[in-house]
Amino acid sequence: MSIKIMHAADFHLDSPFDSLSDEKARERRREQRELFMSAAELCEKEGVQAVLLSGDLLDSERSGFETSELLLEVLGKLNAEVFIAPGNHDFISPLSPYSALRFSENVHIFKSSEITKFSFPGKGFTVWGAGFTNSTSPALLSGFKPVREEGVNLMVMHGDLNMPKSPYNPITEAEIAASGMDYIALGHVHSFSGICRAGDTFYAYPGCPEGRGFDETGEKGVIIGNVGEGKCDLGFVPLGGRRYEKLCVDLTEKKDAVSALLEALPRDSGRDIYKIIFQGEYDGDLDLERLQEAVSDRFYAVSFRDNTRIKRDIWAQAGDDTLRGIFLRLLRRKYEAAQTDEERSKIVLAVRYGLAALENGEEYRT
Ligand SMILES: [Mn+2]
Repeated sequence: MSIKIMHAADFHLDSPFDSLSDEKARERRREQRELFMSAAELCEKEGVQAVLLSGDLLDSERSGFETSELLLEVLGKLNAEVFIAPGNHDFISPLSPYSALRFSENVHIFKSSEITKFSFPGKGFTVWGAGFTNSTSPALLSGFKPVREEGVNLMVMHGDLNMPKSPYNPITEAEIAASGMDYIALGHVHSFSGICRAGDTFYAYPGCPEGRGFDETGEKGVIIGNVGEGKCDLGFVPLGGRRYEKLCVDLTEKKDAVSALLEALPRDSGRDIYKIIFQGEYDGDLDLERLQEAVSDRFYAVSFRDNTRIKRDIWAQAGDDTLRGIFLRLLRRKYEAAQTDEERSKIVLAVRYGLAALENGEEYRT
């Protein structure tokens, strides 16, 4: 006996997107709702029986009008049982849509910080869980004594694994191993954890379904597959939302930043949000406005950072009758005696640091 699940978390619907213009922020919030709809379509297409939403579905304890409508309609129409375990952002409160909205009967919300269960004997599974009732939460799984129900036993919960001091429901692997569950659907960490196992219990973080900043780069999605008693066959499925990416462009030996940038540009980045970091030795002009104009139509949004350092003949003052001259002569002797490139590049770095120290650090940018 096994059942097909989708496990998703950390949609953060209605995020403010402060770093974008008002218009783009509104557009991004609309796209978040569209991504939620495509996750629901994927459920239907895959014949998912249980949808596990492990918290921070909303960015705050409130939801906007469109989002409330979306939750009611999209979740209500699903041919699956839906389970929501509120997290630190969308914790249960009287203001929360989880309290105020009338969801259809297939939507089950863990409104208490006590672990409770919804059982479906006819369908062969039970889902356990607990929710945040505040923006922080003590350990919810600690001391939990499992009484397995017949069939597949699942749990859905928002929390911080292996972070004993976390204010966000700290969870240990030992508690997972002792939970008696077949699978625990976690939320809170925004990158996919892989499908993990502690004792006989499988568990995972799916990560957020779409990045919202440069600390959430790369491909994002949900977990889909089958879970049975003591076994699990789950995989990560990308949802195809916008991606945040960082791209480093080394300008060492390059004549012109614009052409170096054009050469380094990825293909098909038109939907994505990029931060481009220039590095290496470069003494040309880095006109960021001109760069922005040259490539802005290649991205949904792009920003730049100048991490280059000035190119210079580091030995130029080796003949000087100064402390700097003595320092340079000493290190040049070492440089000439060095056997490997690695040794030589270490010495060059030492020269740069030394010169920067002698010149109040103004010439060496990192
Ligand atoms: Mn969270």
